[in-house]
Amino acid sequence: MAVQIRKLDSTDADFQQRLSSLLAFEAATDDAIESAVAQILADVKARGDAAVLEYTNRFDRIPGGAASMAAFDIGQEELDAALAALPQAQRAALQAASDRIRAFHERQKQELKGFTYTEPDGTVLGQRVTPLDRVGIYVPGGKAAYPSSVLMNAIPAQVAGVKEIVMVVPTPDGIKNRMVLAAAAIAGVTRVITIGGAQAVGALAYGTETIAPVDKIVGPGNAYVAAAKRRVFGLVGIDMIAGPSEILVLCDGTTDPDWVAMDLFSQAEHDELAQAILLCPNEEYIARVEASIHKLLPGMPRKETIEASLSGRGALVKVRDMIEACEIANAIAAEHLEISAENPQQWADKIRHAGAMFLGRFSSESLGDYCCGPNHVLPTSRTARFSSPLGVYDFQKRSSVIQVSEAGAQTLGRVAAELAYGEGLQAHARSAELRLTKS
Ligand code: HSO
Ligand code: ZN
Repeated sequence: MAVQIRKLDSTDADFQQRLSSLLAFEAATDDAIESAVAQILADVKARGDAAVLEYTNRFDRIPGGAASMAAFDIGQEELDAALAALPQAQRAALQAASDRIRAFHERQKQELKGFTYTEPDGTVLGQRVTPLDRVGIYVPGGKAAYPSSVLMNAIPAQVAGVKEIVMVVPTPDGIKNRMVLAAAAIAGVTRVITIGGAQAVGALAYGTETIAPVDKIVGPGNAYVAAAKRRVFGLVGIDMIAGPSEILVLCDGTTDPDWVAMDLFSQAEHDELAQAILLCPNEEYIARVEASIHKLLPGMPRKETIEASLSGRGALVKVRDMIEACEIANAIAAEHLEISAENPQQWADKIRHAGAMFLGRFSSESLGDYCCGPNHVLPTSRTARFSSPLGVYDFQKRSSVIQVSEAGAQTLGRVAAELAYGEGLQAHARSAELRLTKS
């Protein structure tokens, strides 16, 4: 087994083409999945709890088969017990991460206050920010059940002021993930239900006899969950459809190559389709990183996944200089961008598109994944060009507030009536004119 990581050089004539094909990623849409999900959603909508119960017993192979939905509700005592049962070091780490994530998101909330202002004629205009009432957080079961993601999804919702945070998490074969439950307890999730798949998304979106419908569904999931989220979007809000994880390391050649190799592994180990790329102006250094990759890979428990990811979608790219590296980084718009260089700030100033930036060689992405404080739910697949990390703002919405004074109605009424007549909308015009004082 040897990693065959591709090597690119920005001076090659076909570089742009090779870069585009490296970045190309289309989420597979599978007709079989789409039709199965459509059917499950329709069934949950029509039959509520009975459908959710049947699908959960069948797909998650619940031992003995649960008799009612009550079997899937995890009470507060069980959550607290899961937390208490964790080894002390793990509990402390979860708490430390939670505290830091909360502190960061509290800052974010400060920035998101509404405003009002009063015009000279007494008209008051403003924007009010209010939290969503109820949100659903989807947590995958199986190998991608990350307690850290429970914190990253639930804490911003709680900081935003969401009163009800309902978490759904499948328990294949009835097996519960203790650390996920402990994270739910720490993060202040208000209800945990052990259901998953499209049926859980349907239950959250439409509501059932025992589950009140939510306003927004967030959190990652498999292809079925992604398809279900797409379908219920509009009835409820959704966060995003996350693609495979990505890391882009921009290095000036002054960092220990083992560090860079391990940082590339840290995303590659998530998924065979994850993408890890190095941009560096120093050819000799790139060779040293490659040597580190070959040296370190055999010792990694997830070496098969890492190897598949690096061989399939990874790359070591020789660039002309760090300025060009920044330009290419903007084109890639990676989920995570590490600037592993002396004086990283000068390069960071040139970056416009990245989900999260990690500046300097001590800022490994793994620290951000768990406990720096900023969110680890980030835009993937180049969507950092137009979207942002998950945050408090995803659990709030804005309402405009308009209070027109009598004096204000005189000026605004004339403007509005003129435009309304232009649009052929008489009632609009008359409604504005009725408020004009007769003169
Ligand atoms: N890097 C992942 C998040 C994560 N890492 C969870 C470890 N656990 C998001 O791209
Ligand atoms: Zn990660």
